[in-house]
Amino acid sequence: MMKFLSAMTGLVGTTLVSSQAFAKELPVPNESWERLWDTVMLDITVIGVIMAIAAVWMLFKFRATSPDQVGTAKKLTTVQSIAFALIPASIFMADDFYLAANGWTVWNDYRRVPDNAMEVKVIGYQWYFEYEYPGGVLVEADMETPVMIPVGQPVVFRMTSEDVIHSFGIPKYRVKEDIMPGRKTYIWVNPVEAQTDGVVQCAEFCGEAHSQMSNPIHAVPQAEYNAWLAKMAAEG
Ligand SMILES: [Cu+2]
Repeated sequence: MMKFLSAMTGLVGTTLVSSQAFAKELPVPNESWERLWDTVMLDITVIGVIMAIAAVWMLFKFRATSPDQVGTAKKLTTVQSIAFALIPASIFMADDFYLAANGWTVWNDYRRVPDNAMEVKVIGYQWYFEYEYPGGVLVEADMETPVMIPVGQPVVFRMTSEDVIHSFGIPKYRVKEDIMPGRKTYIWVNPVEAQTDGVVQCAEFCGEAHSQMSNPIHAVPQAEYNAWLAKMAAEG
């Protein structure tokens, strides 16, 4: 039991140390969410397979061998009874706390905007998003008009709504946050790679054209971003 406890303490300790080391470099929340998801999937698969094997083994081992056979329960000592309840519960709880600790780390990263983040204001309207880029450049996006963000530059979206509740979701970056009239909310992304298949989608039913309240979001090299922003400024 002591060995088990010290192993569990070590596990939690390792998690804390690695999350501290992690905090030194700029987090990439979408990658962390994916890792967390993979870990949850792995854990529940391992637990599920162990439980299934145990269930099948017990079904076979304790099956009735004649139609009128009556089973008898094995008498357990107090220590055996307590161990039978506590050991599996401890293992499950240790895994739950391990996953929760990882989840909190990702959540903290997701909520803590890096100091060097570029700010883009977002205003939700029925049924489109308007973006205000640095320098006051306004971009009215629609399903055919992508907005750009530069690769390697964290971007924070500061958001509000002029009419009803919307939600700003970018599945590519695993982020989503409500946009509400009279309130300011935020999310941030860390586009470490160029991509042209990202989409912003309103994720809160906001009226008739809610499903079309969407626009592409591309992460492009800095030079391409600068050229796009200059073009938007000239058009605006
Ligand atoms: Cu909406």
